[in-house]
Amino acid sequence: MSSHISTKAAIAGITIEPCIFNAAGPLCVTKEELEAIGSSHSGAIMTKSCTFEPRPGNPEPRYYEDALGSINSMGLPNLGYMKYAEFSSEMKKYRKPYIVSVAGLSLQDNIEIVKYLGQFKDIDAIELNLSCPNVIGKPQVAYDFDASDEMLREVLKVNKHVLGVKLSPYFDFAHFQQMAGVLKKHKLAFVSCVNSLGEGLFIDADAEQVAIKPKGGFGGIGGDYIKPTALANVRKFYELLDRKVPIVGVGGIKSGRDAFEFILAGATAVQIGTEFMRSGTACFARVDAELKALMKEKGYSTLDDFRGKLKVL
Ligand code: RRO
Repeated sequence: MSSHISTKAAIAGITIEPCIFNAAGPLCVTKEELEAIGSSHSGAIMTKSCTFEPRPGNPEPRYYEDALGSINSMGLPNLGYMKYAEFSSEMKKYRKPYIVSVAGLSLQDNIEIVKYLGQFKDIDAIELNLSCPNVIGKPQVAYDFDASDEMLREVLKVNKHVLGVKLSPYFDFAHFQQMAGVLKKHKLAFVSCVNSLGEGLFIDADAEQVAIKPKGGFGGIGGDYIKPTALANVRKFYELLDRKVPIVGVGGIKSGRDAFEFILAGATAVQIGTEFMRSGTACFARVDAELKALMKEKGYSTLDDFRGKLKVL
């Protein structure tokens, strides 16, 4: 069989091929790390969330993984937004979208950062991160619906790029509704669901201690632990946003079968976090090959053949 199977996706006119790329966070802080993603099979290059000032992040150890997933309290280590703008021209050679994740520590910071990034034509998109669980003393914006509304309103006023938002996981239908109501008020190019699930705690029974140092061991949970939550968030926002806003699925994807489930739930593209941290850039080609093999088995040749077509009982 030589039928062509495509895992190409498009968001606001930007081609993402394959539809699988790195989640903001792991291994995307330095230029070298971003170049490694550029040289890999990843469908896009996503940066670590950036802030106004460069940050060293929280004290180490700040990342830990077990067989089922990860906990982190990185605390936004990044080079500062200007560096990620500066890298954009060099990222062009990889011929894939370069997406800057923005997580300013205040409304004013986000306005300044997004305004500045607007001058850089080689930035293809911005993912505005409203869901960092690890800045000590700062609650997640995405759990405050009024603050999220104001943030989007003010940031979009100065934005010149394709801009999407990265959400926290929600756990209640009322909260899905409330956030969808906020999102519908603004023109967003995409919605990424979900950030890590905070505030979790890993405990080592042998040592009788926590796994990471910051915040007494509390941090954001990723990997297998959160896949059902991520799938639920993708599905709900896909439905509540009337299947019109592209959803980027993220949370526990480590195989082509996982990616298939997210697309079936309604995702346009998917990101890999914990598994990328675990296995490095090789995961992008593997997950894409597995997804294509599964599509072939099922007789699908494009993502449109099954996106969102989840059956209910
Ligand atoms: O850097 C972090 O601690 C971090 C961020 Br900004 C985020 O959005 N999600 C996460 O799990 N960790």
